[in-house]
Amino acid sequence: MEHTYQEIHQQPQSWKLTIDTMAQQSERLLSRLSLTNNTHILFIGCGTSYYLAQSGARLFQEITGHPCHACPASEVFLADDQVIAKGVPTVVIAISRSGTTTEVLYALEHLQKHFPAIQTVAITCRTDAQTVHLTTEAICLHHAQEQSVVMTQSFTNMLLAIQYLAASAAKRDDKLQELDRLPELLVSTMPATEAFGRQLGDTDAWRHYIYLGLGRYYGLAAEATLKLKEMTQTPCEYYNPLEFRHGPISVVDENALTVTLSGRREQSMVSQLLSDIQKLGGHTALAAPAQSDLPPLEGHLVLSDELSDWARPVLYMPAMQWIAYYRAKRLGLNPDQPRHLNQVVVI
Ligand code: F1P
Repeated sequence: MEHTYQEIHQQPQSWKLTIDTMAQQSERLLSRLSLTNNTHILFIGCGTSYYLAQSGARLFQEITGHPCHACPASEVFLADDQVIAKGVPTVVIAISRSGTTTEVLYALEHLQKHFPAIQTVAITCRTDAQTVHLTTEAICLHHAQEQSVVMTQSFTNMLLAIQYLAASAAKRDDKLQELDRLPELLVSTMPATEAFGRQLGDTDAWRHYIYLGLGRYYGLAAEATLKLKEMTQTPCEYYNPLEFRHGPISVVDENALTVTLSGRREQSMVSQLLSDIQKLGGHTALAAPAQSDLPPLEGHLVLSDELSDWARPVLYMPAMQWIAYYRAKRLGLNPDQPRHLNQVVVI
């Protein structure tokens, strides 16, 4: 079996290790960060790690109340006046599986030189990450490192670590307890998750994929798109579901599949949108907690109702990773070796 297959499959076990790691480290790390109510938190990364930064920022702000933002690492050294608020206490969280991506290193060097008061935290999966030497704090999830070029378990594990840190900072034991349940929930939903991914990926029924996600799920939709693009080069794009009507909907036809990642709050509006897409001849699939008012779907993954929308995000991602994996297999491609891509971009 390919590394990608195994790495998607082993997420329940790796999530458990991340939860154990964070349970040991988060309080100490937080005690060393001087977070005050008005501390801004900027999440940075490249590629998958940037999309992770986007969702991580939303999840962190939602539960802690800190103003949180995300930007590509390159903007820290090429547009610092646009992403760092002057005179405001700021913590930068630098996400990088390898810890050696050039833009992330340049960003951290730039911060050290021009913003020495800013505290920085590296989140990485490699023990030899260079980011660790350029930050004031570090979280290393070495058990989530991959052999494959594409990031699968490293994405969900680093996102889970950010959620754990956020729930610890907010002193929300109820949220920590929800996170603790994720490994067991993924074990029980993995067969349905894989079947959903296979149904949507291993087919010639459509050849254009559109991922929709709102708020904290927007970064997840972006990452789902990147997985499919990297592994298969299939035309694909992502939007906020309610933005989709404002122009992009004109691409819908019988070759297009929309895959929506929905939480509870937006459920009824998503259901209307799916009906509208179907009226235009488009195919629709949904990953969401159970709901009743849905039109017939090409794929429907029912995710746990027992978790809050805040705690559920990582549960969507294995399904999105399976879509890309099974489409790569369908097209006769090696999911471990995407075209024109290495594990790390070094400029
Ligand atoms: C980020 C990244 C990946 C991409 C490819 C190259 O790496 O851009 O998103 O899939 O593997 O590297 P990192 O900074 O998280 O190591």
